[in-house]
Amino acid sequence: MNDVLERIEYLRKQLHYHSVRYYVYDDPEISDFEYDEMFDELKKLEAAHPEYDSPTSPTKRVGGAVLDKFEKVTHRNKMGSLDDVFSIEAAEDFVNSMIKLGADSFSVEPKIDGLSVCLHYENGVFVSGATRGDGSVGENVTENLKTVPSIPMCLTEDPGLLEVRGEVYMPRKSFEQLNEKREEQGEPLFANPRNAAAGSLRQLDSRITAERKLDIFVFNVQEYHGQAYKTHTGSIEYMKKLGFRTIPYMKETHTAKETSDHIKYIGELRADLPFDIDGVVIKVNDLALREKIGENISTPKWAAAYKFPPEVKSTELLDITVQVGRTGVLTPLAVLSPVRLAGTTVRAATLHNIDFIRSKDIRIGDTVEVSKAGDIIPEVRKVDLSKRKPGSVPYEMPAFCPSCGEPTVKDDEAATRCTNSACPAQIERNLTHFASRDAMNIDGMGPSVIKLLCGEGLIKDAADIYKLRKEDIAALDRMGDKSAENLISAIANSKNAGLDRLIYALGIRNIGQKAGRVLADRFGDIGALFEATEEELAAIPDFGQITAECVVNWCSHPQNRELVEELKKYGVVTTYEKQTVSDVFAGLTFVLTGTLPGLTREQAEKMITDRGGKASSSVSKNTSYVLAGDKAGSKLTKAQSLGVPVIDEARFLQMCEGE
Ligand code: 0OX
Repeated sequence: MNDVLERIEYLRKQLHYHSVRYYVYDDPEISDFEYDEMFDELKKLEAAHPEYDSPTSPTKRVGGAVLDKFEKVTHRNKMGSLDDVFSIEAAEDFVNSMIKLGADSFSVEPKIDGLSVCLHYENGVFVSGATRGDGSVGENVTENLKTVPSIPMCLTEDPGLLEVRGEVYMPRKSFEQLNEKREEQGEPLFANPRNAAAGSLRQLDSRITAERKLDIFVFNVQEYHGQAYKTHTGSIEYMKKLGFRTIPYMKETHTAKETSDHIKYIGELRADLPFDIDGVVIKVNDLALREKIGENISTPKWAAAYKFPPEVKSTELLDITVQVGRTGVLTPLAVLSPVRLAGTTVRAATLHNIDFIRSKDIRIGDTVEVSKAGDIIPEVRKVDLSKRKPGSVPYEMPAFCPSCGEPTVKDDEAATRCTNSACPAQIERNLTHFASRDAMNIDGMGPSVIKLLCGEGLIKDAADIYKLRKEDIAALDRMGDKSAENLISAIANSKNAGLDRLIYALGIRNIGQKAGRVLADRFGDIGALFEATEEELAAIPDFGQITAECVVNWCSHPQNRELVEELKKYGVVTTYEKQTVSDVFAGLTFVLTGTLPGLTREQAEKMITDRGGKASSSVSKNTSYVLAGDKAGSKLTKAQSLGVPVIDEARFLQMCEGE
């Protein structure tokens, strides 16, 4: 072997070894600087000697492959799900029932809240990996998995053909940093670390996945032909030796009491862990006994998942602030003493409106109980009256708008509104909506940039966005030449967003994305929409009188007509080119339930309507399909009782392709 090849192989081995020390054992032997130096040297040598390329080189972790779509893969070994138990007693009953079948030891481990994947190794080298999908068919996400630093490319020894299963997750800290960045760039936020992990692993461009700081815990050996262990805990020890990052806080227990004690212990750790867990998994430890106990259709009989009840925390309500929305509605917000809740630090919760505040008698200074609705949106559940401070007074909504100082009014639907249509807060919110991703999609024009531009008097309405010059933007705080250039090009690109997005972006009351598409499709030109009558609009399916009135009312304002004329003048496209996606879903009605691994509800609905289908919110015998994701609720049960076919995201994507 020549010197260069020898050096390349030495560096690859060293980097593999030190990456396992760092990511698996949390016990680095060298500094980041030394690691980076070796990495740099390897990169340079590989660039100068492409003949020594290797798919498992540590330099391949930065991503690169960009795919058109993910290939479907049928799993060699089914990836079952778990039967849930909802109380500690039920968990103990499960253990006792297994003891009756001969079990004498159990593995009790946290249930990581991420997404399940399988990884294949041949000759000690990572060859492929896939998402769980529906348990039988998943998606090949090998290129993206290669970018996850804790997934070993090479094992410390060759165990023969090996398939392991684990949970890819996003650490809480990475999730918070990612959302901060997305907020800054005006992109929609991920609701929780699980959705962020799923969205990141299902990126067609692996370079994006590489930036997302994903991690893995391996929790099961799916296939192994050697003799190294006889129990599950033994298999996990062996996986650790091979270089995998394995499930932490795993304990071997022997009785129901020992098991429930460890469940409680994991429950106490939950709030302070750097990753989300949503329960505890109990597994029979003896692998031969597992075989005897067997499986149900899609769940093993030898395992159960204890699900944590929703977390409730007590905290102080420091203040009530008021946000002015784009239609002038004032929304009261509880400012909370920061508290960790179901995976994130909660600092605020919406109080909806004055009726909500009165019904719970919420006052500044109160100690309140907070939880997360659907484990996502923080809400104030109730006030702890025993801790109410003397002298506290009932809350009143401000009589004057906190943004412009004009009087507010309360309408008959509990909403308090600012009466000034030129209110700066409303204008900022409208402009933020105009530029947002689902509207004109102006990348980099998030709420803070809009605030700066409004503050400097550079924009007062949407048309002003198209008058901006690079030098105006570059002069703003924290904006360099490069960001200004990017923003100018994003603004220019947005001119071709299309009439459907433009109608939505204009912020007409009751007109969401779906209605924007319907109007664009029906009228084809903004001029025709301005001429539409109330009767014509009310006759559109799913529109009705109120929506029709909102459109006609908006179109009747001369300043709105002028705004559209201005936008046209700056080259914003105001006509509609019908999309050419086939009508594969014509005549079909879909109902969505639960959280999909890779699509937001809006994306899935758009894919349905783009293909001529209808997205409905309730299941009936006329529903063609129920598209069910994680934590699907009563709609799923209803579909099953009515015999309506239930599909998962993987199947839905196939159907979108006409398969
Ligand atoms: C988890 C997790 C999920 C696999 C084989 C049978 C049950 N999310 O942390 N599943 C399993 O086990 C499955 N264990 C886990 N720890």
